[in-house]
Amino acid sequence: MLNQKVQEAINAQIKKEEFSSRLYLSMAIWCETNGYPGAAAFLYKHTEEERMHMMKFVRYVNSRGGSAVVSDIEKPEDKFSSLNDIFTKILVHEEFITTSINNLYGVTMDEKDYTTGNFLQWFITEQLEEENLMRTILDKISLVGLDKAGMFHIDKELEGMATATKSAPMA
Ligand code: OFO
Repeated sequence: MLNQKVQEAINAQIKKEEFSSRLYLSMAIWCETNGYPGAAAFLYKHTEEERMHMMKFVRYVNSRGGSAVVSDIEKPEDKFSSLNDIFTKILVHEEFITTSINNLYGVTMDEKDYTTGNFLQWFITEQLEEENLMRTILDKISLVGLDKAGMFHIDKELEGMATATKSAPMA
């Protein structure tokens, strides 16, 4: 049976993963309606990845004899000013998620639930990859500044990343 404190902490994380999915959906919609189809494709894909993270937690809780919870979710913001604005916010959000996963790992260690701690390793690695990826994209966006041709190129690169099997860091 899953430890009660661990179950509560994972259920809180499930809510955050669902929020991430909805935040990236909101950002994808902005990109698609503001001339960035590549960034939209990238973010639509990321929306699905976040939902997959949520489902991974849901299935884990249930498989350990616990019960996953679907929570109320606040509406994500939908007003953005640029791609730079969006990827800056994504990076801040992913850093927040990394802290949250680390805290969750801390709960499993406090409760001596090493099985869940082991399960969380995948998420710890995933956060590292996601933060690196978003930081690389943001660096590129900052580099081109307001240059339209540069921004068009970045949008194309994001489109390529969306069609790749797994989001890989930009060269
Ligand atoms: Fe973006 O990794 Fe889950 O939240």
